[in-house]
Amino acid sequence: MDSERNDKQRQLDSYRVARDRGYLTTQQGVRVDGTDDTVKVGDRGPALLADFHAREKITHFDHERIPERVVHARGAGAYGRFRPHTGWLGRFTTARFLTDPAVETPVFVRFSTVAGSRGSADTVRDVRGFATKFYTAEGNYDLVGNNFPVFFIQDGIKFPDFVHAVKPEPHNEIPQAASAHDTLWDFVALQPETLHAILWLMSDRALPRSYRMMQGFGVHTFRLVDADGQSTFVKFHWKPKLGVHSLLWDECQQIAGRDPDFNRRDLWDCIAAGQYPEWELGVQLIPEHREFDFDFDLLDATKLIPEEYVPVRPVGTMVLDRNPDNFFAETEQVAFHTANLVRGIDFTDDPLLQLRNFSYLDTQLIRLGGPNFAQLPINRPVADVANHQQDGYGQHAIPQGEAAYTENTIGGGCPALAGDGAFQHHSESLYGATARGRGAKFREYYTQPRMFWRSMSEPEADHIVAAFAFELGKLTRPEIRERVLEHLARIDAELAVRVAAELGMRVPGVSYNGEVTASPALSQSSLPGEGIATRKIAVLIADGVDADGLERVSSALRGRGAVLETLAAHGGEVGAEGGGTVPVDRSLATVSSVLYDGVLVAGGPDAVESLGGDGPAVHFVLEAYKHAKPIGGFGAGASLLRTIGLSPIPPEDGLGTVDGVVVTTASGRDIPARFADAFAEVLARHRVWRRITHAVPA
Ligand code: HDD
Repeated sequence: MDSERNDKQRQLDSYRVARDRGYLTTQQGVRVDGTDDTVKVGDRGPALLADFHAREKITHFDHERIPERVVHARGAGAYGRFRPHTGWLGRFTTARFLTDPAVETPVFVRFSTVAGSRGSADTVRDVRGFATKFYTAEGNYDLVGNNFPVFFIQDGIKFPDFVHAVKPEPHNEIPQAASAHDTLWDFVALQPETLHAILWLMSDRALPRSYRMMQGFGVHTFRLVDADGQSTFVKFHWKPKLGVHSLLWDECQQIAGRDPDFNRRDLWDCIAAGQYPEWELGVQLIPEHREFDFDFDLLDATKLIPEEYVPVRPVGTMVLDRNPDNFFAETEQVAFHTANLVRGIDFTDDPLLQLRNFSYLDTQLIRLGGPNFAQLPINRPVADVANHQQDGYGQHAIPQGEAAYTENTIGGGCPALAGDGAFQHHSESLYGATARGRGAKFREYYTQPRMFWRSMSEPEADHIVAAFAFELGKLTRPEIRERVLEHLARIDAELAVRVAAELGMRVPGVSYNGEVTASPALSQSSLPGEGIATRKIAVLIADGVDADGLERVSSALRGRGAVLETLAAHGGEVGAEGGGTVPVDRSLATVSSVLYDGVLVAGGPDAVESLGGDGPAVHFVLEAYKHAKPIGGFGAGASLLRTIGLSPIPPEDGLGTVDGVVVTTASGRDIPARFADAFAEVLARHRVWRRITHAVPA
């Protein structure tokens, strides 16, 4: 049943090189007796060319780097598995990995930012790549998607222009991994097709709390093809089990300095701890005869199909359950390609997709140094490979036989052409005059951005306005700002008025006339997820901490899957109230509230007295409050929260919650179970928006 997964595992195992045993050797297997000193004349040199070990070691080092990806250079990857729930999709496609619940397919997923270089920070404002390689028994299938359902341009020929505009400016290579600069917004102002994706870029979706808490989208309209060659249009969706959650912009900027690897580390740590992230794969299906039923062109990757119009139907679950062994060999060398298709899935004529189908193979030839990169362990299919492609840099296989051509008799006619089971290109009849142009339906740019804006919750809308104000506020050319504002006015008057007010600008006299309905599914508040699994809680402690209370509250929250870390003014341990010690996970100097989802102040009168006099500890709590995070305090911890003005006096029964601050006056084993319940309930909602968006009810 799990044979494909095991095949991939066995394949990878056979490539593992143990570095923790055996002797140090050269690349030729010759044992070496020293690697800290070159062979010299006497003790002081000169060094000798005869030292082949030194020369080989340095030469290899000099060649360690390969070109980073032109886009999506910074990423993090993980292995996992995918399995369909039932066989219902079998009516539409012959792809077994999507339709046979007995088949578990191994996968490798690489998440990435787009604009920054390999060493840039994780928490920048950007789209996130979400690329999945399915190692199916019928060959590798790559779903190379993003965490936005729409793209910035409609035709791949503009991709170099778009990427040049968003990347650091060519004269001074500034700014790194940031869209807030003149060239991007000059491009946007001139290319209104970018506006829909730009609204997504200004939204919370561009600031994911975790790769594990992002939706993924195949973006393009693809085809599913059944056994009779009949095709159905399809859009692919990944929905995270943990819900969709984001960081605040202020947090992102701080985290970029405090932990630039924030998203990468989060993925790694959770998988290492056995808290495996999961996504549901879903499809929107559109019968061929409905191709022209939409106001927009189905081939236009800057448009989405609202879920309320065509529902997303669940297909199967993907679980990521293993970290790579070696970043370079696996995550850096993985090569995705939109044209890696298997039987039962096919392209459409989307002009963005068609150019992607050229670009990925081309980029891999230069990045991975030749045509044999499919032989790298991470890229190898589990399906058998047999063909007459030969030679080239990095040929690892040793092809057998004399005939390197098809058709042949010398090689017994092998490998044979497949009949049943071969990939069949979908057959379509096409007629048209060649032209450099695009369809009329591609030329409407404002309806869907307006639908997106109208679908936002109050806090999401606030964040979009703030993001536009930040990005446009950074521009050095006021005329670009004005041109962008005109586009915003065409999208929605309220949006333009609010952004103009932030920038101190006059609202342009243009406006949009059409009416659109909202699509509630576009708000990430429609995907809250369940519970508090993997949420990180900081617990502030000091000497004299109420260890019994801490244990009671911690075990209740850990029981729900939360991750708790104790923080104190110093590392090591603190003394507990009434004797004993409590270990300190991190010293306050090494962390910050922005790295956590919630904060608890533990009780113990002496402990709380020292915390109250400790500036960094008080700042920690206040900053978490400012970022609308859940805060809790028990025993004396509750009094500290009252003293610094965050919580009311608890009610008679000693337990209260106001604006996401949960307190109980009880301590030790008397802390009611309801305290952890109430804290978990606030944490599950991720933020207490009421604190920063007064229009939103608690
Ligand atoms: Fe692309 C990488 C996603 C349009 C050309 N792209 C890349 C990756 C993702 C996407 C997730 C990183 C894969 C990895 O982790 O290794 N790209 C998209 C999506 C697009 C899109 C969702 C629009 C719907 N891309 C796009 C166009 C072109 C490219 C229109 C060129 C015509 N993309 C590339 C590339 C990259 C790449 C230059 C860089 C490294 C690589 O391919 O392997 O070829």
